[in-house]
Amino acid sequence: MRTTTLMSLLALPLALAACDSGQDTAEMNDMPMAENEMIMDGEEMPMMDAGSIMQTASAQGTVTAIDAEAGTITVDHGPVPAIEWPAMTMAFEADEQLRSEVSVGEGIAFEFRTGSEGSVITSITKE
Ligand SMILES: [Cu+2]
Repeated sequence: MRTTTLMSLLALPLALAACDSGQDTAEMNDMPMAENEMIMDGEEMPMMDAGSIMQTASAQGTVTAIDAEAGTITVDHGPVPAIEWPAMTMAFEADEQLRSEVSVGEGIAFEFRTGSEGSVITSITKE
């Protein structure tokens, strides 16, 4: 019985967090500056860790620099409507494996996550 109760207590905040994050994503489509509110909301939900407030998105762009020392790939990327990003050139963190797969001047499609810790490429597809 004790196990069942504990599971219920653990599952509830997770369900709420999933529900709320969906709402936040919808709101952000209307309100580009809503990201700070989303982070503050996280303080009311102790079950959420830093990863929970990161968003995942995909984009296309051209590699403009690869920095092994900083561990980054700089991409001149197109707009990312899902997270209200305009086109821009910016550095993404990328592990050694991903950095080895690309070269400067190459067109790529990539998936990344972005949040308070910065933006990290998680996968790359050559165009
Ligand atoms: Cu950008």
